[in-house]
Amino acid sequence: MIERRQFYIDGAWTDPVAGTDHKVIDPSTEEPFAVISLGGAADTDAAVAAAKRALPGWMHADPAERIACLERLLEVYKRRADDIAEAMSQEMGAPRDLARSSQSGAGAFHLQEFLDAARDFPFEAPLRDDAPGDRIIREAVGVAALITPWNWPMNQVTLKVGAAAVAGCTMILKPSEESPLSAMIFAECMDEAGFPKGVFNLVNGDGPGVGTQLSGHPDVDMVSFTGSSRAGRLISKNAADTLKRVHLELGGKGANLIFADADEKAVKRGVLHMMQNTGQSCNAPSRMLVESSVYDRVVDEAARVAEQVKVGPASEDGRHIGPLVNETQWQKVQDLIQKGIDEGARLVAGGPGRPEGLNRGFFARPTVFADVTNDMTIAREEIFGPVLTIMRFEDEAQAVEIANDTVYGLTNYVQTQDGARRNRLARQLRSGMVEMNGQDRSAGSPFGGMKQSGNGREGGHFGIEDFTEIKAVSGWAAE
Ligand code: TXE
Repeated sequence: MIERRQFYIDGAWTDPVAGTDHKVIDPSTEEPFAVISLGGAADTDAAVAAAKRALPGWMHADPAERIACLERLLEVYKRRADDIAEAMSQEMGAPRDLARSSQSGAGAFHLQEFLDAARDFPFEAPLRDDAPGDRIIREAVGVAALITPWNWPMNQVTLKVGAAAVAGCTMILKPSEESPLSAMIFAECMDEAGFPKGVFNLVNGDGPGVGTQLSGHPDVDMVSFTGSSRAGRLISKNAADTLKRVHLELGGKGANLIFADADEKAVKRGVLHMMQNTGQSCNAPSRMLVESSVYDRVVDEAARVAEQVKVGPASEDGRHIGPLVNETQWQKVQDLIQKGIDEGARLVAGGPGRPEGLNRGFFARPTVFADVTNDMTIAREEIFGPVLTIMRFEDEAQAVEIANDTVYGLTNYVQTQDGARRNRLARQLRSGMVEMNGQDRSAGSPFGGMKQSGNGREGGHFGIEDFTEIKAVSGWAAE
């Protein structure tokens, strides 16, 4: 049993003041394998006080100094990437291959993105060439609380820590209580990289405890949160009394529009993207909308691809999907699969229960429903499991209508060879991101959503900007 009860506060690993033990469970085995502490108000206060003390020095430091710290962090992070991957794999169930590639790889990718963006970020610039006395200073928002989930742990930790650090914010990270160990290794990386004490602090805790204390804390200037819409609402309400800035990256219900002229790999790509990370991604293409003339063929192919997706423990090598993160999520997915059947969707692959031979561990079957209508529960709620819903559309206008008929607006996907149609759809789909023909977004492209998927953007230049305030100065003297 791993025992890691300390928090990282003011540049040192510190015993909790008001900690209670929390067991971290391996979702592949359902066995506890580590004990951490969930902090209380005294721990939160100590971390916030450290961040507040460190703020003036860090926010007014030469940006080059902050960038140098981030460069060292990236070096250390790359060296510790396997340890981080191993921890993630055990705590949240990502198979080793995925943990080593996309999961821990995302961390290095984002840190590099911030380094690239930081070098020409306009920390200070004249308003216009003809108004040299007007200067725009982008300075740190202040003390930032970073509350992260368990599904892509290092992706989210680095997106927030990297942006906050470059902008000049000091911070308190509260990782998910489901995935605290990778975050603690990350804290070791921050320590080794030599950030000044108090700039970065880590306190473990749950939502009702440290999460609530941070979002309501008078000395916290900003909360950046990724997680459920439920917690996002609570955080917004709790932050309202102190009117702090709230940045939210919440759920999604992405549509993937498959037109008759889609490329031949589009369906397979869509199904595998849905199943990646066992469907636990906010940007999963969970509603496949298919043009009527190719509907039957696409349904057959989607079912065939899903049936071939292997499921197994995270510790196994090779390409497969792992378990869901915990029993609550497993039960949620089971309930929604049952709801799909009860509401009349046609099950064409998978279904309720565990895959054959996997009687222990939170494993679910890769599942595909056809003949789904957009009013069914499985088309409206974020399932967060390996479940694809397929719907039919007659023409482009109807496809847009169905795609936009959701409270979410994170990512939509389009598959067609018709360039003019792609560009029309990119404009009409109401989401923070539109990804077409399987083309990945490039480094620096902002990540975030519209509507109830949240607000704010993460990654690269846009991510740094979100951790800054704009200060307008007049009467600036020439230097
Ligand atoms: O998330 P929670 P849960 C969605 C997905 C999933 C559902 C529930 O649909 O099935 O949410 O997952 C902290 N104040 N996403 O319940 O609770 C918590 O400690 C402050 C989508 O596991 O939101 C953890 O650090 N913080 C999502 C973090 O919120 C609070 C990723 C996430 O946990 C809090 C995860 C509170 N009141 C789930 N309550 C995405 N956008 O990718 C909880 N937390």
